[in-house]
Amino acid sequence: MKDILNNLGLSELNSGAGTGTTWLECGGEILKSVSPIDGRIVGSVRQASAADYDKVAAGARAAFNEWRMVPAPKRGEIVRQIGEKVRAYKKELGALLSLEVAKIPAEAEGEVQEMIDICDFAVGQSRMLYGLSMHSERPKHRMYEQWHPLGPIGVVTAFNFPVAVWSWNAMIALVAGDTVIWKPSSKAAITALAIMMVISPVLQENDLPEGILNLVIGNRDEVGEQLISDSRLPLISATGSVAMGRHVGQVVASRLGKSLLELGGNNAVIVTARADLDLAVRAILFGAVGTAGQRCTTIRRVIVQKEVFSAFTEALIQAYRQVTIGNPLDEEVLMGPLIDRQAVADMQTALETLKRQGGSILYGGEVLSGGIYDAGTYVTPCICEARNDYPIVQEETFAPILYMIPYETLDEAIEYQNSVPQGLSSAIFTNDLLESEMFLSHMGSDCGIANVNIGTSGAEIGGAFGGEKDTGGGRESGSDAWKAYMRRQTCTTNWSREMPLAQGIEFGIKAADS
Ligand code: UN1
Repeated sequence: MKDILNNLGLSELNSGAGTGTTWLECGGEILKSVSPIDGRIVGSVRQASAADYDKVAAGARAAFNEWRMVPAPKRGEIVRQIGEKVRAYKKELGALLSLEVAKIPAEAEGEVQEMIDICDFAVGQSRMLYGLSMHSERPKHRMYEQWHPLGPIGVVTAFNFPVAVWSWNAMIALVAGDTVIWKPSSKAAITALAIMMVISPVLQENDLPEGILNLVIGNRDEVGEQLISDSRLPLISATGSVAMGRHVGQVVASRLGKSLLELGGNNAVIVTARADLDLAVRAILFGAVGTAGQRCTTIRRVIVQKEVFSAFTEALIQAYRQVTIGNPLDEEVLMGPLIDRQAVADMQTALETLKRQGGSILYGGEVLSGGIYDAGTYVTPCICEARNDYPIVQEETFAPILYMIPYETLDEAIEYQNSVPQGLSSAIFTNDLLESEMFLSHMGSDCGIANVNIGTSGAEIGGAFGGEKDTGGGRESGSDAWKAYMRRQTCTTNWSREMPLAQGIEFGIKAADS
């Protein structure tokens, strides 16, 4: 563990507030990050106090004035160099993600790859911050819109995707000309520090002003509240639970700031009788068990047509039986522990609630013990039979629980799929074009992501990522998500010697006859 930390430039006790190039002497309490694998301490952080946050925010504001003057393609060049650094440290960062949030190496490195990919994407985007031009209704007038940098941006991230989700925001914000203050989950604090260490040389070597990319690790009630209520930050992008997002949204709205929210999912896969069932089993295994069910895109519900329900459920149980659970660093392991004991307790509570509400456990759901399992964070992934309208099925439990729900008609399946408060990701498995087109149509899935013959998780960075309803409505990452990080300005230039008004309005004094 020491070697990994050393290679990434970390010490045993680290400062919790940095400006990208320098670290502050922080005044907050010490945070110890504990590995879910075996309860060992990964590293410690002296957290930022309210005063430390204030210093960082003032710096980010000042740096914005300089950074916005760097031409966008030159900002892209900095992001290109950041991407190169992350490429060079992919294995080390992946190893740290495995230790701190317990991802298996394939998934941990996959997450780092998302950062590399978004860097590449952002480099290209830096030359494509396009505005529209339109034809004015007035003669000899030119009309167009342009996009300007917005300001310092606050980015709040969850434990499960510390690198990817921050970078979707931060790398796009950087090319947009914004500076960034990042508040990561305290459960992924060491990974956040490591990323900053890896990219810090780029900021130094290019002689950039201090305060372009900032990190603040601090207590949610103090520093978190300060960040979301800080009117110096025109945009807060936050990823996490619906409850958290509701609070952030309200606080930011009360100061008329903008918020970009990516909150809980309750993602379903519809499996029709015309699906390739083997394909569906493979996809659902990754989508439901991958990251131990702790992705916002994790498959939580499988809605299966009645005639194939039993056979399909049996096939899925067979696949679950083969999942090796243990230390994510062991090669044959497919599923590591949950993030902490609280997550295990929440999973157990959800299963008890399900049984009370009429559902049943078909496979798994046990808390494991003995050897490494004594960390109290290991469970077997669980398959349950349920109805869509059980209150517990309406909730997102951040654990590997999969609800199997039978259906008769596709209308009914889509109705189930949409009848939850959340609207992040969805999928259908079918080889019938009429079924898949109906699912993708406006009478189909109501989610921000809708897939055919692939699962709900593992989205590529090139698309806009986010969802509707309680998922918060925000879009991050690819497509035109960059627009959220810039302000739009509509410009009209009169290059005539007349002063015509729009809408044909005549106003004021007639020009004197000459
Ligand atoms: C998240 O869980 O917050 O689509 C992000 C996926 C990943 C990102 C998940 N690319 O599963």
